[in-house]
Amino acid sequence: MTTTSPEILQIVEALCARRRFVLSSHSRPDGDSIGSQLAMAYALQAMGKEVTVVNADPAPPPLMAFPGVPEIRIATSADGDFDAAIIMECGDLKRTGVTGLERFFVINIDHHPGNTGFGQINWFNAGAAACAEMVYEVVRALDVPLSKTIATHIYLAILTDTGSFHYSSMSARTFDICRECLEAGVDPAQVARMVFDSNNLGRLKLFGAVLNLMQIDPSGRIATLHVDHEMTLAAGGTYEDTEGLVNMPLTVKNIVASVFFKQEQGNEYRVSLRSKGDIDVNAIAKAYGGGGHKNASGCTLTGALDELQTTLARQLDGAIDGRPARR
Ligand SMILES: [Mn+2]
Repeated sequence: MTTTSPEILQIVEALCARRRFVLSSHSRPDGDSIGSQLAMAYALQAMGKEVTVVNADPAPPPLMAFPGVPEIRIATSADGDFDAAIIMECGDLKRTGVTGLERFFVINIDHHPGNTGFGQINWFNAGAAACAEMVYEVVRALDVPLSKTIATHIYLAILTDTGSFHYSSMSARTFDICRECLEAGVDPAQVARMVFDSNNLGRLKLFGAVLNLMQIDPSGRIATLHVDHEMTLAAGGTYEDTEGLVNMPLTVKNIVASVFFKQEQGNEYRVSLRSKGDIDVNAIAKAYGGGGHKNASGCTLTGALDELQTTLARQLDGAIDGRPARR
């Protein structure tokens, strides 16, 4: 068991003392942002509180089948009167894509390195494999029973944020919490099917089209992928369907870094970078005005695609060999 940290006690006190809450998380939400928000929302509702969840973008389609997800308010401003805003999974308030949250008493709960401590209460734990692990601790400290619905959202968040129990961020505590979720009635096979086996055919065909055009550098260590509007339309998919595609090359043993160019408009590309182990792609993204984590980052670049691809492959080659990122 963990000891209850002073931040958790502060949060519990703040939640008990207030009645109306607005919850938010980062734009383009993922499993952890959705699961953390809804686990918190259901826990507060169990205490008789009023809760509104506001996100700038809708949840990925497979997550729409989870309880409460269709009821999330999609908006870019936090309209209404609330006693506090609970922000999860965000390094700063801007990451929400929702304006007006700063009007309220802000409670900031996050596990991303570089959190700016923007709240009146800040609880940051880089050791948590998912933000929902932190939400679990809050729910327990609130003495709210772990309902199947709350447990489902916590488990969903951990499953997705660990890359299906794949990343080095996991701890024994992660599995303690998952065990508690299963004892609360979560069916892990069913959650996995809902998350991973509920995509549309257009997504699979788009994956095929993009992977078919994948380029591998001469060393066999770097994969370069791209997608444009035309390919997407032809496959019957959407840009949202490319979520996770950049990770696919890393399933090959020798490939240790992957870069994915997504055409925005004309010569402008959204670039996603992924790597294995100690290879730091965050430094590369930062050199181009972007950011993220060591193994997952992104930036936006403008230029001719083949030149951008050559440049980024060279940067990745440097990162693999431990040379610093340089423009
Ligand atoms: Mn997370």
